[in-house]
Amino acid sequence: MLYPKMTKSRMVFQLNGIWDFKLLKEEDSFNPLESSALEGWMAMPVPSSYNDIYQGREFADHVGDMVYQRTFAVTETMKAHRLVLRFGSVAHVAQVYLNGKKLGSHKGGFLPFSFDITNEAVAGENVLTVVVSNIVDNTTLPCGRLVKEEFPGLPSRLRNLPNFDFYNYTGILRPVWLYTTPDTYIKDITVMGKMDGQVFWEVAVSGQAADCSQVSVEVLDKAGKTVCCGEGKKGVINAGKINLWSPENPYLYSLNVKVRDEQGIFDEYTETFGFREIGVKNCRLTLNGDPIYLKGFGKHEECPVHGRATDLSYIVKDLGLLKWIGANSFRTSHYPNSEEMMQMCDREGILVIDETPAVGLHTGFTATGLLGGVPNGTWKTMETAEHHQDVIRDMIQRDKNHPCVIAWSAANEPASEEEGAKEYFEPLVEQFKTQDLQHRPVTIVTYEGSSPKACKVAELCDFLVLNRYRGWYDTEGNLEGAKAKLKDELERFHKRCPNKPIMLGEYGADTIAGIHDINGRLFSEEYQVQFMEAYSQVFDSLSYITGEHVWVFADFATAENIKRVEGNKKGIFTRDRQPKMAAYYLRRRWKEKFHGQMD
Ligand code: BDP
Repeated sequence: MLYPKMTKSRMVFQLNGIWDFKLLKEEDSFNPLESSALEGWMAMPVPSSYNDIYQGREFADHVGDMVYQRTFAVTETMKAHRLVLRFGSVAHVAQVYLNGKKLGSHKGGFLPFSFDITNEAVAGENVLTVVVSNIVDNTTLPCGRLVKEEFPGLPSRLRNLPNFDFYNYTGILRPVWLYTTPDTYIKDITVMGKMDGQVFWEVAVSGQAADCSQVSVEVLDKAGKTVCCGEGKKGVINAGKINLWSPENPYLYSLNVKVRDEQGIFDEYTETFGFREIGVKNCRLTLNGDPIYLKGFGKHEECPVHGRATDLSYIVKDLGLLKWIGANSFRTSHYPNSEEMMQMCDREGILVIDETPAVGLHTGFTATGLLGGVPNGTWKTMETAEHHQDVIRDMIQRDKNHPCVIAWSAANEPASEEEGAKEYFEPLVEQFKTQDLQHRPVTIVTYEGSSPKACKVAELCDFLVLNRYRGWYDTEGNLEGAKAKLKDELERFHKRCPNKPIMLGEYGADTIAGIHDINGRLFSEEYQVQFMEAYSQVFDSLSYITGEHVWVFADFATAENIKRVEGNKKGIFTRDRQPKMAAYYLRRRWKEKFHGQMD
């Protein structure tokens, strides 16, 4: 899916700003088809997660629907074109109405969707209404549970328990756009650059004159100089001697696409790409044929006040911190990050494991240990298979051209040890293989309960990503014991899958910034450093380890529960992005050990 871009043939407008907002209670009768009048509208910034914008537990933890509304003007000039309304993401289900007419709905909180509003939009004022549901249950990704709590003498209370360890921030999380295209337009572009300079492209053209239109493509270098040209909706050309894309030199090219007939050009769009190849060889992920070692984090896209909303300042700041600490990669745990983040990773040379929002696919386990339900019931209880396919399709569709995306993660910590896991995941892994032209490696990130003996999905993965908390959730305070357990488990996974690269996708210890303990007790900054050192020693003793992703980049908000003190504190940075002591340890390790230098 193409990102909205201004070109010679396209106009782009943002509908971000302050919208009218209201939480809908069960007793509220709001019919977007009949009226736009609602009592008590509040001002709500878009994009933002609505939850922390106003005070009050009831407000933040509201379960159900909310309404967003705004007006926007369409000019006669805009009306002369095809008009598209596009949402970067709305969590979790959106129903969209324009001038009282339903345009459609979209399920899934972390990927873009759009509506052609050429016929519905009028020249002059238009009223846009979005009804958003924030419920997570066993049909959504991420998964959750709706529970009716009963208390003596009190009315029952509806709670939505997330099956995952991050706050269920919801609302219109990413930018809203309005853009024009010509009647016959470029619907999609797929482009792939190989190490030998070959460029594969495929252009989807839609609209009245699509069939009789001609397509031409031009590869441009960083300076905008033409490198090579091609003709047709699909083809291969050779760009000759090229600059490969890598973390050291994230050289970006662009593919300029023009669609025309004899009279002239209809539509034009420029897509960015890089020449690089990802592979798996000798227990290593490879980039451009060379083994790579992933240094970095599992990372949430969130920060104070606006929660999970797109924030360009945090995007640039966070990637700056990744560079400062010597990291080269992160996993978008546990959902696809914003499009703007992916563009920055292309530009900065950060390697990304792109994860679906499939977290909480387990009825017997959650990270906090509090919210789980029936053991061994996951694959009979969850009704996510079809939605999971939609999400994978749309994630590939959105991110396929990004050189920064080096691998796909189908899910985080599903019940991969339960009967039915293999059957659930086999078609999904296959889907990645068939729909991603680049055939990027695929993984399913697994947890401690999915031991080398019990795991039913290891063989499906191109590389194994394991989350382990030895020394924290078990063997706590005993790092020698933790090391022994970790090494033993890694060795057994290696024995089972001798050719697969293995990496840790998560390991970490909750650490309250500013707490010190001379004996390095739990929760102190000293313990976090010793914990990192212990895990590093194990990695360095095993040749098949292809990376280390610490949990987690920065402290983050979670649902309220007695295992979390003001959220998850396993961050190497605090929530406001200040370093804990362990940041300096990792910086030394990642810069000295792997490059023999400090900036
Ligand atoms: C893992 C989850 C992650 C949690 C982490 C933790 O993948 O989302 O935040 O544990 O407990 O199980 O900190």
